[in-house]
Amino acid sequence: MLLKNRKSWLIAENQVTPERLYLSRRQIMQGFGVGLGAAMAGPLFRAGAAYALPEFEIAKKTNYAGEEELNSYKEITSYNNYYEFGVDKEDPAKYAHTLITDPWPVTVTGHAERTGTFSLEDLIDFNALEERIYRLRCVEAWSMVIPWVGVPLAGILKKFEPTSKAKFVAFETLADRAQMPGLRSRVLDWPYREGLRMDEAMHPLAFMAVGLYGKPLLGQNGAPMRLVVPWKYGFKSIKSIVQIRFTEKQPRNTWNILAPHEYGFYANVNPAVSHPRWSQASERRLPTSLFNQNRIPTRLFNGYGEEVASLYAGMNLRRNF
Ligand SMILES: Nc1nc2c(c(=O)[nH]1)N[C@H]1C(S)=C(S)[C@@H](COP(=O)(O)O)O[C@H]1N2
Ligand SMILES: [Mo]
Repeated sequence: MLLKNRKSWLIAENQVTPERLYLSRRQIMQGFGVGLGAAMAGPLFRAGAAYALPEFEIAKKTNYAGEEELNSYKEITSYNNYYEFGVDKEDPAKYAHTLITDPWPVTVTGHAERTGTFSLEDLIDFNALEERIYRLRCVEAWSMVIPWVGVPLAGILKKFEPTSKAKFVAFETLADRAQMPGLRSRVLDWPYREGLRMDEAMHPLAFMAVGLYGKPLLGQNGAPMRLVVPWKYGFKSIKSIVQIRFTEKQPRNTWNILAPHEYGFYANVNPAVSHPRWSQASERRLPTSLFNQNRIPTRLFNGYGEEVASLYAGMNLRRNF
């Protein structure tokens, strides 16, 4: 997240646009079930891996991004931050196919009545999947709009009955050198770690995603399960989670460990608090080009202030950045 060698981000004009098909079908279909798989297949998919992906059944859909245009499947799956697969935006799409996501054991530890090792299916109720369209605002001052599929984080955490000692919840990403070429570099302190205050984690907007555009996540987006915390900078949305830990003390998070005066624990999107090396007052809504940076103002809490501001009442957001 160092804003170095940023390449211009161009989208071919003649590109197939699954998102258009998606939008029009969304208007006429009740569910996803039909046809979209075939419509979404095509030259966009490298290796054809996504072609074989099943469609999820979606129980409920909510748009949390107003009139803002969705980013395309191609954009969302080819411009990623997932340092376990390399530090360039194109690296995760190139290398994350080596990630093995089935089976996917998840360890739950700390201050909870139920701890142990669980399967993905223990955590996620695949019969109650929701679609949520959220903005994702990266700390690097670009953003996208993404139709995630998943379940509220609160529902998952409650299954483990956290005790009154659980003030925070910490998450860890898989760290397997055999599957993740990026681990050979010590650019970050592996495994990637993140955490939330318990009330943040239980907030109805906090989401655990297992898919996007109606399909299971590809490796580059954090398969099989990644956090989405839409009012916080993207680095809080930790990918490919293998460990959940209920803690009494505030856990350390990866970017804060790397550069504590640049990346805080809270990481709430805030146009008034600049990163030491750049302003956060605006963002580039992807896709951008050399000729059009597509700059829009950044909003406090990424536009979700009405829902989440009360979590931070009385807190100094400049100090707790
Ligand atoms: N394990 C892990 N999770 C991660 C990252 C990472 O490098 N490793 N990058 C974060 C950052 S900086 C962002 S902006 C988002 C990007 O999510 P996306 O690629 O699905 O858009 O993932 C976050 N989760
Ligand atoms: Mo990010």
